Amino acid sequence: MAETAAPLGLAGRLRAGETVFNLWTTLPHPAIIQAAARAGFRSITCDFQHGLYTFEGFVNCVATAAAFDMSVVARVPTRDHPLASRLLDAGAGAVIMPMVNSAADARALVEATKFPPLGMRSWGPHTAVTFSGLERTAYLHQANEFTLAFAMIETEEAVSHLDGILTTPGIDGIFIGPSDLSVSLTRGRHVESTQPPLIAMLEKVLVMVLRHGKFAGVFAGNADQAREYAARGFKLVAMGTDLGFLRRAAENALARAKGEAPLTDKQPF
Ligand code: 3PY
Ligand code: MG
Repeated sequence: MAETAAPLGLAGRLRAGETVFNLWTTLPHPAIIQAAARAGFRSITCDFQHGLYTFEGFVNCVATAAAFDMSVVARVPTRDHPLASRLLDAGAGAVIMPMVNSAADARALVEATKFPPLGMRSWGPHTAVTFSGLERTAYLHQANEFTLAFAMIETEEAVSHLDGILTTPGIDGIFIGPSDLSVSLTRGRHVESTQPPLIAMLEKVLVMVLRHGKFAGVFAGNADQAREYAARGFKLVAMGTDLGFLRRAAENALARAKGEAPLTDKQPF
């Protein structure tokens, strides 16, 4: 495979066995990406589902990520397959699709994100071709390898259909959303990522993902969780959000300035 520019580099890094820590961003501004780079992150997620991302904001952030050697993941709104294709065209190296609950949902994700014969991604990767450094035909032949499709597992239903999701050709990995999974497991009573039943379910999903030889990703709510997930074998470990980091740092600074006890790292970002 040709050497691609950094925004498209996630696949190569995961295939090399690297554990990729990823900063989950909601604020589409290059200054956020620069700050993440200075903090040492070499991978970001741009969240179109719950963040404030716009297409133009994304394009600017991808250009900044390229300058700082960072790989770029895009999380799209549930079932927004046209946007998934468009963000790949604009230089995302991976797409995370929320609420993939069945093999049919997984198949729809592949159709939007992979070129034939795997899927039905339409031709038009204008920016991505530039990042890839490839000629058009070479991009067509190789893109399915270096643009990754992650199915989000965040409901009990998804876990019960995990085998079908994992065996859908073209699905490269699973990304667990612990918050929604905990909401699903508790029938809407809690959003809490440290409950023992949830931890047991994460472990079960991880074992299945690794058995199928796919990439395992997860969202971590604090730094200790991120370390634990990485130690368990998750390879794409997202932390966030950018807004949460800002808020916690501001709260801690204010508490300290007032002579009050700072919040601990166990607090969610
Ligand atoms: C979840 O935990 O549900 C997520 O979607 C992570 O952002
Ligand atoms: Mg979620």
